[in-house]
Amino acid sequence: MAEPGSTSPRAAPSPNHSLSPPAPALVGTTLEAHLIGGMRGTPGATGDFVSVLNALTLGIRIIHNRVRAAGLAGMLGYTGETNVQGEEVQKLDAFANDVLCSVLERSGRCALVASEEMEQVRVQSSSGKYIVCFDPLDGSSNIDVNISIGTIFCVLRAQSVAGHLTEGPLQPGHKIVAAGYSVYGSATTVVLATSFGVNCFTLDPGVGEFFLSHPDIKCPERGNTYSINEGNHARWDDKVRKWASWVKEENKADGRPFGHRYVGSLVADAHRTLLKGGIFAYPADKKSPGGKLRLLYEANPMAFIFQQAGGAATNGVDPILKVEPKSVHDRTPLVLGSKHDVGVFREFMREER
Ligand code: FBP
Repeated sequence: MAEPGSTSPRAAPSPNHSLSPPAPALVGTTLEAHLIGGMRGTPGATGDFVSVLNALTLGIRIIHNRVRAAGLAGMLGYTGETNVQGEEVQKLDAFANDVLCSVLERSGRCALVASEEMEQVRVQSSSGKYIVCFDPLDGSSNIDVNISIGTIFCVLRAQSVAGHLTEGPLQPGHKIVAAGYSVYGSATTVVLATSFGVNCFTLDPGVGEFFLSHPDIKCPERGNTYSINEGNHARWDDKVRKWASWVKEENKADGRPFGHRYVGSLVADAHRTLLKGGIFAYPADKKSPGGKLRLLYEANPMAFIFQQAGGAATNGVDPILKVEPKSVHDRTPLVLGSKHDVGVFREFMREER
């Protein structure tokens, strides 16, 4: 086969050479190779960023292993403690939190970490250039019933002057440098968003490696499913109720009624919405007037991922990534999904519909 641009005429394919598609690569692209590839393209990259993401995915593999056999390893049920959210701590929550803290500590690249399971942030390396905020195990209500759960994280830069941290975890989401989540479901997957885009990697348990399975994910402009806990209907305000009725009305022209899908694990409901389009909503209500989900380690990472994939995320009034955090465990209303569908939700909140 002639090299592109050379002068020799290109040999015509002989009749018995079928132009069959090239055989699939024997070895897929591992998550680490993908990260290193991205780093090569970044001037001044030191490898610290890749080390942090490698540490996180190692932690996810360890959690995957324990989740898969939780029922056999006595890892179901509660520790007897209550966390800063006022929730009973599940054994797997505590395990996942300890694993992520120790793999990040060992990386030596984090100034501090913030977690749903820890009241205070945990200071790590004084020379650490990054801050990681995480929900070690999302979807707690589904842990004991073998329904998909996951880990959510985002990475921020730790700004410091003369060794003193000048900017900690209370940074608005638009300052995120990477975010992702894993789903421990029928397969274990990791969705990772950086400034290079959004990619999904699937764990090959036999090899113990994450391989690129869904490159360059784009959230469809609009979808035909909505995801909300309808059980909260009586607690919603009139605007949310009006929107929830609208999605259920018959209108073939704009694909209504939408189908209702709700797993009750943010990672699972968001993953479906990212790949298939549509909308996920956990609005404020009478029980959670400030919203239920947490800004730093649930809403912000998801909002960054959807924004990088061409979707949208709002608290009903402002884009999530513009919200200035006031405390590590701030809560927020969260609506995310296809740009068009989130736009329609916003119109109902502005009573333009
Ligand atoms: P945690 O499990 O990490 O506390 O997350 C909260 C969460 O379980 C989300 O995953 C999910 O979207 C939501 O709460 C479900 O809430 P509800 O049971 O009120 O519908």
